[in-house]
Amino acid sequence: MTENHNLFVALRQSWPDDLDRTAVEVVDGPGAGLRYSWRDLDRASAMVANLLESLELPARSRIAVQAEKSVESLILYLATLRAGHVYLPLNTAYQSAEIAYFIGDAEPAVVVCSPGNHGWVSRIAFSGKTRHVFTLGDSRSGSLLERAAHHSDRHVPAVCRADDLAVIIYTSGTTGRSKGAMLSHGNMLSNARVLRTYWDWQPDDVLIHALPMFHVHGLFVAIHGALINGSPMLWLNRFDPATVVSLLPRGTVFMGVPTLYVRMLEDPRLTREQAARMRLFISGSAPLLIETFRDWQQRTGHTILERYGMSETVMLTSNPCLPDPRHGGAAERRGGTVGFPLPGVELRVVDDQGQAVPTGEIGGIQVRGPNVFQGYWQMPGKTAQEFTADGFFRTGDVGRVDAQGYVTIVGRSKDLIISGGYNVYPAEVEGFINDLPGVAESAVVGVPHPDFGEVGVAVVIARPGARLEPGRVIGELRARLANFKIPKRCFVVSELPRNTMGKVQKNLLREQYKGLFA
Ligand code: MCA
Ligand code: AMP
Repeated sequence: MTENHNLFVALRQSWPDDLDRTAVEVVDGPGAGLRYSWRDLDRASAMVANLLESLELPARSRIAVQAEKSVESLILYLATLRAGHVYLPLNTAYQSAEIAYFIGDAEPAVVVCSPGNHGWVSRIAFSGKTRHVFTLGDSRSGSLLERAAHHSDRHVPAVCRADDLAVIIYTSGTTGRSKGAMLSHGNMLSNARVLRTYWDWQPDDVLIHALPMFHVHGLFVAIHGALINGSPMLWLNRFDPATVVSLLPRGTVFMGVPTLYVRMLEDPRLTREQAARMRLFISGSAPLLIETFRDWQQRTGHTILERYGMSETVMLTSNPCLPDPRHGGAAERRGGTVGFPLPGVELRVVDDQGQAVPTGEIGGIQVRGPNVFQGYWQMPGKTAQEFTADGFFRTGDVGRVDAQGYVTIVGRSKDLIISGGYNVYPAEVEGFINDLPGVAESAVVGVPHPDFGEVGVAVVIARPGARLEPGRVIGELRARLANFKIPKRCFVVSELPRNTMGKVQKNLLREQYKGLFA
């Protein structure tokens, strides 16, 4: 019999024998107080998988989902895996132009959206190749669940190969065009298994889940982590620092982007006593400032474990949770570093010619391993460009590896702003600004911000004779772009600094505006 590499099967195998135990307890929002057992997750995902199968879609159809976080959206994710289709999560902040691009590019057979967005989302979807649009609200409402209710709660998971596609995650492009990173069942399963061991998941672990579900961190690191260990989750639909702090005595593992840690530190109830039962705090998606790392240690007695990953690769490196025998038993979680390459991940630092640099020197980070994605959706040329001849993926991150093996990220060769853990590509925002009437040219740069780590600032030149109001520029963008991509400030200037080749010197702009939010 062929082995089934369906990720759902592997996750399901780790669930407790007693399926009536709680798998998810909702602590906020419309479902606050609800508990879902493992059996509930199993049966409900079977019903939704049966609904998907009843639609008789081609194998590996894309199921695009822009819905508020809820346990039902988790169930939809599991159902998509079960049915062998490809899950395509979309940030709820995306506006119609962004959604139109993703739907046009990925050609999903099914689109699931919030009930309130049904009108405009279905117009976009049905103008393309989509055959079905369902709604899913955050209070167990919507046509998806109504339709699924008519289906059996038993379902045999589709047989998948390890390299069959399981998800497409869009990452914005440096050229402005978003690319769909294709991750297979095998990519995600290998990573989930490695993290389960490397982070020493325990039988009695309880995950506090407060991240959004449409990106790698909340979905593939946090949720897979709990599901592959059969660990219950305390579930927040929205991050709220006070709620998380109040939950600490009931949890053992928490994962967040640095902004979440910064905001929790502002809560005076965050103390050693409050965090005494916690086993592990994990940070990633953006650089964790050393001040935050130290403040957290001082306030809670816990050392945050920082790790590093990408949508294209899932997790790549991690500080140790236990002593790491590959590095002389090193157990120190070192602030400012992202730790060691995870077992199975090869990581090298190279110069501009692609030659490995000596230990401790800075260069481009390249990686290879079972976690590295299958390529960009329908972009074979772009995919080929991002891989070296010997199969390493060019991350676009710049860093170094010290003699003990700790990896430090020192910058990025890609023009990218990471704001509150979300990626913002200046080229994309500039494209939208440049299309506004009266704009001749623009540059968007990232500057330090105490809450979001980094935020975008737009510097704009008006066309001759045009009068541009910074507030209007921002206002116009709001209707077109996800809110986290909107520059926090806009300046209208007469010229941009350029080098002799005529290229805008963004480093000078970053320098000029670096104190804006200090
Ligand atoms: C919200 N706002 C932001 C951001 N979030 N501005 C810049 N950057 C942000 N990240 C703005 C909104 O535009 C709005 O502005 C105002 O803040 C309030 O919006 P609201 O939605 O209420 O904000 P919030 O609920 O306080 O959200 C902040 C947040 C959220 C909780 C930090 O951004 C968040 O959940 N971030 C986590 C992102 C994440 O999961 N990243 C993982 C990616 P206005 O009022 O002006 O409209 S996965 C990844 O990177 C890799 C693979 C990895 O390694 O993990
Ligand atoms: P994404 O494309 O959303 O998956 O974001 C991936 C990028 O986030 C990486 O290429 C890094 O630039 C950045 N990143 C993730 N984790 C960290 C970290 N711990 N420190 C610094 N940058 C990080």
